[in-house]
Amino acid sequence: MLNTILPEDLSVTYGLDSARIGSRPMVERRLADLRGCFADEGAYDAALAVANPLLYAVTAVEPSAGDGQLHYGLGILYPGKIGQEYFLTKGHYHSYRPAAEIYVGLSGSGLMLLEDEGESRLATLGKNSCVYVPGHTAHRTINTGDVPLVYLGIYPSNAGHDYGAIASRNFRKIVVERDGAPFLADR
Ligand code: PAN
Ligand code: ZN
Repeated sequence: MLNTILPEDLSVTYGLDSARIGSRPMVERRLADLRGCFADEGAYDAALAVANPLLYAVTAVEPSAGDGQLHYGLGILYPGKIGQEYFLTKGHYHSYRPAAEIYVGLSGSGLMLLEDEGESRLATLGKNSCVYVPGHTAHRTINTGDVPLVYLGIYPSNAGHDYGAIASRNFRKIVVERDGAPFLADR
């Protein structure tokens, strides 16, 4: 097994400023890619009319796809708001629903919104904090600070990403700034 792993996948060096790993491709999500995610559609359209900023980028490291193997993504989510709602990731379920994930916060400060069929919960993610995302749970990352939120997400290699279920039902809750602090509100 070990001899099937490329040297560049065995150990990587990353920068906290850009979350780049060498010249590896990053999946980039701009404001235009997040249509339908933010609750305040008027604020979304107004912001997009002015600019289409990069909201987040992820570099995936996928050394091996065999049973029991792990993949991880290094993500950077920039600070900002649409209306009162903080910048966020699209969010997803794993295609293989039982697949859990561990998020390790590297820098910045934020939250993860976790939802299953019955419950919505917030968990702190940032420098010095980790989040355990159980299987069968939709998860979205939210930057509530004023610097980039950088994190690793580590997941089983067979997890897969299902964006469709969340795109059709959306998260039931939103995280907005209220009286200068994050507040979990109904959509
Ligand atoms: C993460 C996410 C990353 C970007 O690596 O993929 O935070 O969020 P979206 O995939 O929702 O756009 C992860 O949870 N991987 O499973
Ligand atoms: Zn995930």
